[in-house]
Amino acid sequence: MNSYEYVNVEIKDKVGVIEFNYLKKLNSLSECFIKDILKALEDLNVDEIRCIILQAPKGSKVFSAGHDINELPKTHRDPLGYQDPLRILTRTIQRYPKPVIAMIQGSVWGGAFEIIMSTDIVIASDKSTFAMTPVNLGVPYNVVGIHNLIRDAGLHIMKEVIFTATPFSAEKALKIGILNHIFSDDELESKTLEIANLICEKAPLAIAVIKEEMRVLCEANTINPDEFERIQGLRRYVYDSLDYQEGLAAFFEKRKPVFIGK
Ligand code: YXS
Repeated sequence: MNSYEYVNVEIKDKVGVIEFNYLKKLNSLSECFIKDILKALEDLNVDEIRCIILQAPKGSKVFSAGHDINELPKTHRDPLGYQDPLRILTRTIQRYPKPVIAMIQGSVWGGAFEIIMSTDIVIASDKSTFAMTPVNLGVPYNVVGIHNLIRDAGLHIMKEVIFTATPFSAEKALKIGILNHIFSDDELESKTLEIANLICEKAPLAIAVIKEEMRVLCEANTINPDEFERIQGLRRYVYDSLDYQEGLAAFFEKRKPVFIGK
């Protein structure tokens, strides 16, 4: 079953495996790649499938290089608007009526870190690394995205993760509550499938409603309209800034950015 260009889908009993097949762009989250993941999720949303595994190919050095920086707006436009493919994918995973497991091999960057934080269970190779990178580029990450990041690990921990934007180990990710398990590369696939198969034996309707209850409760945060508009105004100041343009330019020119706070 493979009517997709950028993912390979395999069904293992009641488990739907979506394997990334966009290595030419290091599985960066381009619109075309995300469209295929969304289509695969839609196609696998059938009664016979009880659990989903998102994974990169075995032995991948990069799980995903994050948002496709070529697709970030150059300036004067919200880089993470509601209809951005990355935003659509996180919402789809969180609302998906079956557990979605992220099985990680290789390095996880930026928007891909938020994607795995939006899945239900995160299982990683002991050699994988994680980095949340908006401050490398000067990107004013969006409110929902930040909310997705600060629910699992402690606030001080996530502030250091985001403000330093430096890759950290699977061991640290496990310790701070981002990962459910770490396994050796040899065991990763079999152990992840074991957990997925265990889920497949349980009552799917109860799982679906409890997952949705957890999402609704986790998102039950009040933020008054004035505060939200104030934050949006602050974000606009950032994506209109020279620093935002400098961050993108430095990436493409393969040099260290020089941020001036303007
Ligand atoms: O020089 P060419 O044309 O071959 O292109 C290079 C890279 O520019 C390109 N590339 C990307 N293109 C678009 N978006 C990306 N995220 C991206 N990452 C890489 O791929 C070609 C090969 O990259 P290269 O030579 O660096 O490969 P490598 O094996 O030496 O290193 C792999 C990485 C992933 C360690 C390295 O490419 C890297 O650090 N990439 C950037 C990772 C990152 O910072 N991602 C965040 C994207 S922005 C995002 O997710 C959010 C908006 S936010 O910033 O808010 O978190």
